[in-house]
Amino acid sequence: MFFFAFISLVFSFTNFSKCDIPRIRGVSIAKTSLYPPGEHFTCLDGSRTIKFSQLNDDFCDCPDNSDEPGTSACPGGSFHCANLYHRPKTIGSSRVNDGICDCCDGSDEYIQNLGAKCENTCLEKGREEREKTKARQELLKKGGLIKNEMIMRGKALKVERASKLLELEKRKSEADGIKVEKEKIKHEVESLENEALSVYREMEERDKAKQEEINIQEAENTFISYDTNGDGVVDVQEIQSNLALDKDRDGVVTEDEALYFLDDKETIDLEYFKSNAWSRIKSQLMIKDGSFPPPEEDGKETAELENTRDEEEGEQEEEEEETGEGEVEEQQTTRQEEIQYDPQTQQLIDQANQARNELSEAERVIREIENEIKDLSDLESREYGASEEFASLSGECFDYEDREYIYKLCPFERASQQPKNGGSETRLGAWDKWIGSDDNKYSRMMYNGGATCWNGPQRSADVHVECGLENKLTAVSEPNRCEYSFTFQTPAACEHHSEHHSENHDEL
Ligand SMILES: [Ca+2]
Ligand SMILES: [Ca+2]
Ligand SMILES: [Ca+2]
Ligand SMILES: [Ca+2]
Repeated sequence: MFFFAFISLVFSFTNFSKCDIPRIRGVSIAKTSLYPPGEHFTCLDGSRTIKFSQLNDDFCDCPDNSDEPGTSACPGGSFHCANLYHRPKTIGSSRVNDGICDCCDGSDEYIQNLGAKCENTCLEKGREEREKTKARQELLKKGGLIKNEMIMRGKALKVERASKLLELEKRKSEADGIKVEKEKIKHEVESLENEALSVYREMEERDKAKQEEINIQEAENTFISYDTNGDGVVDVQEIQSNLALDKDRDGVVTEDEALYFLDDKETIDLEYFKSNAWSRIKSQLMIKDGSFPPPEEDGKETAELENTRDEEEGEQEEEEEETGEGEVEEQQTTRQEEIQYDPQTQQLIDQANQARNELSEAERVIREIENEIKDLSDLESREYGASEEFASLSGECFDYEDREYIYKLCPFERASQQPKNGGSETRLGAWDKWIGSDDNKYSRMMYNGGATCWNGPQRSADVHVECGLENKLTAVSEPNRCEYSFTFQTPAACEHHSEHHSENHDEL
């Protein structure tokens, strides 16, 4: 009787069939050799030697708990269930005979009168798991075949990109050559144009100087004619006696009107008249004799003239700036536009214009090629998996609909969201990088920098990439505010080797 109780405590009978040495309860096969039958047992940490009968005697003798692998006597110990036909499991020793079935073979509940009666469900559970594993293996196998095709396509795309880049670089260097040529032509033609135009510019200068001389003479004559009492200054009364200066044409030159032409001074001398008053008086005189359009209303006149002047000023020589009021210049501008060049000069101008156009066209072509190169380099810099398996997904988009939204994932580009009732699209993020674990980097994609949430951060999408036979967005959620989680299935993620099912081989 005592012997039987001893045996039942120390050994578990379940695994007898396979082993020559009876197995100590709660010890895995791998560790059985650490419990050799004999008179004594030495704790696994070597700290104590006890009688063999003290193994699993429901009293904790070893400081490292190693004498009680099959009971709950040592609080920090652990118990190993063999779980034949399923997966072995190690549980805390406090769960031994605690009335709850923790092991599918029921081995943790071996004292029947404690209440728990554990059926051995390992066979059933093992079968379920094996079926699952088998289905998984089949998925991985089928997916793996598609993945191989994706790898081939990805590698072909890489070659394509490389040859496209070569071609673009060739076109770029040709375009650079053309630009240099066009620059040279422009330089040559412009120097001829410049030479021909210099004759006209000198003529203009002379003409301008002559006009200026006439203008000054006219100013002096006018001053003298206004200075009726000959005291060398023109005053308000003298201005008032000239009806030509009746600005508002009411028949009287008021004191205010006179002061306007005198630049708000009581009297002005010849120098001041020429430099500050003359341009106003001159415009008034021109309006009066009809050589200048009359003002519509005070104030607006100057503004409008200024505008016209600004528009035309751009095409003129810079030296003409700051030569005084706009009105006089306006006349000169009009004169300048009327210049007729001799046929030879006109031909040179036309040639120069053409050369300038051809150069900007050559520059435009270069910019275009450079943009293409940049786009291609951007594509090239992205990581498309360990063997280019994800590359063929670039340029495609996948949708997922829930009750309210249509979500869109364009791999390596962006993630977005659009309300089904027709609102506008919200950017959830642009492609950033792979953020999977160390052993499988290509299991998660990060899309960052999406539209900013009201009073919150920028949106982002974390895309979990799983093995599936089709490229498909299968789930979208928002686990944290503005942080979206996508699940994307693709054969490109079918990894044959990443499954671990080796552990239960030693028990089976
Ligand atoms: Ca003991
Ligand atoms: Ca238990
Ligand atoms: Ca006077
Ligand atoms: Ca008046």
